[in-house]
Amino acid sequence: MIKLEVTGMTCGGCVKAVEAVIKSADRGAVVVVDLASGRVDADTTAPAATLVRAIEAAGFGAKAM
Ligand SMILES: [Cu+2]
Repeated sequence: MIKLEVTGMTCGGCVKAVEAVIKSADRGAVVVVDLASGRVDADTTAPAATLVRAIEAAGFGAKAM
């Protein structure tokens, strides 16, 4: 389980975008995004650093918790 703190999400569209980014790194990822807190839990085999880079490339801030 990878836990990330993502900034810059403002709506359900952002949540879907972050989910899509993570699933593009790992099709089998199970992703739970909490919009209010910016907390993202991802059950995935992808490395945290890969997810952080991909989320940042999509225009959000991200760091591993
Ligand atoms: Cu949005």
